[in-house]
Amino acid sequence: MIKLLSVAIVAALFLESHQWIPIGPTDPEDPVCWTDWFDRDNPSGSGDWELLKDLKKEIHGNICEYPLHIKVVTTDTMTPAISTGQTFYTFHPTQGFVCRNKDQSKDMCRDYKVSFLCPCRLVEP
Ligand SMILES: [Ca+2]
Repeated sequence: MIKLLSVAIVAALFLESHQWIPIGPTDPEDPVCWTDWFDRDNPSGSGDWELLKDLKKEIHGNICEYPLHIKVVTTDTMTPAISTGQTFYTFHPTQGFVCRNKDQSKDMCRDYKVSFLCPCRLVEP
C-alpha cells in the first residue's frame, strides 16, 4: 500500500512538473483565455524570435500587457517546446519566447509558435 502510494505521488509530481499549469485562482467574473497562436519569425537567421513586444506591435494589441502564462509549441508537429530538448534564451509570459541558434548543441532552433493566457476581455475573438 505504501509502495502504491509512493508511485502515485511520483506520478502526480511528474504530471505536475510537466503538464499541470498553475494559473492561480481565477475570478469567474474575469475569466482567462488563451490567445491565438502567433508565429512571426523563422529560425533561419539568428534564431526564432517571438518576443511579446514584437508580436504586440505587429498584431496591434491582440495580446494583453501582462499575460499570466505562455505556451510554446513547434509549428510543424505542435510538440511542446520543453519536450524538444532545445535550449531557450527567453521563455516568459510577459517577455515572450526566444530560441537562439547559437545556444543549441546541434542543429538550429525549430520553428515555434506561441500563445498567451490573458483575461478574456483583453483577447479579441
Ligand atoms: Ca516561429
